[in-house]
Amino acid sequence: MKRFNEKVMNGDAEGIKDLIQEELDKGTAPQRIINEGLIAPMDEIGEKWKTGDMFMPEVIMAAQTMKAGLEVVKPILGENMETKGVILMGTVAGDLHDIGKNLVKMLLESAGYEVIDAGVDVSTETFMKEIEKQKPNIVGLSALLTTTMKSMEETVRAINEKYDDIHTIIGGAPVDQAFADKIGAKGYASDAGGAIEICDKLISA
Ligand code: B1M
Repeated sequence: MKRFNEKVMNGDAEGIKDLIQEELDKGTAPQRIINEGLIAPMDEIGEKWKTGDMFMPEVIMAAQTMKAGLEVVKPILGENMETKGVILMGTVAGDLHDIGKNLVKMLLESAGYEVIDAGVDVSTETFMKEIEKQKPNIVGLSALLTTTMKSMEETVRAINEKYDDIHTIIGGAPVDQAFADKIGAKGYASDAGGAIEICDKLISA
């Protein structure tokens, strides 16, 4: 997967699409392509950014390259599955990071859920309006910044106050199970696989 790393690092969106197609043609599992070819380089980019070895425009280009790659893998992950439940998902107010959310969304869809994407920088008010409109079984909230954990808390508390029958799940780098417990979220997942597990558990409870 070294070639993936170079393509993501260099922001080569066309190159990554070709490389993914090549791997798919060879029979490489889509999940492996996502984990080793797309997520792993983003982790490295995060480190390089932190140490000043990469700058914002390069990070944005790498993120766009990863997104372009995800679009190629998406249709292969599974269609025509029966819907297990409806999940409303969004990145909380003040936060624009959406790569992780999109990945979780995609894998939840491939696991049989209908996922409605509320986008990024989603205020509590917008979440509440979307809940009224979409009537989801689960609301998934993503946050990547320590500063936006507060928005996540506000939204989860507002949902819990109004609804007994809607489960909230949270995820994203700065949050953990202890934070989920503190704010009253019904579930926490550290990655997309964990999100599927927790949704399956909540839906069948
Ligand atoms: Co930002 N950024 N960023 N950034 N960025 C981080 C998060 C940071 C850790 C970088 C660093 O300093 N090392 C840091 C946060 C520090 C902190 O608060 N603790 C940071 C910062 C500071 C910022 C800005 C404030 C920088 C600035 O402007 N000064 C700014 C904020 C903008 C805003 O949101 N208001 C900013 C901007 C950006 C870009 C626009 C350049 C770009 C985002 C592009 C986009 O998303 N469309 C960006 C990126 C790409 C990153 C890093 C490098 C990569 C994030 C990513 O996509 N990871 C990131 C460093 C890092 O994480 N290594 C960083 C890959 C993705 C697959 O992982 O999102 O963690 P992740 O998702 C995972 C899990 O967390 C989990 O599953 C996913 C799949 O495994 N998960 C869930 C996520 N959501 C879930 C929901 C669930 C369940 C699981 O259920 C609902």
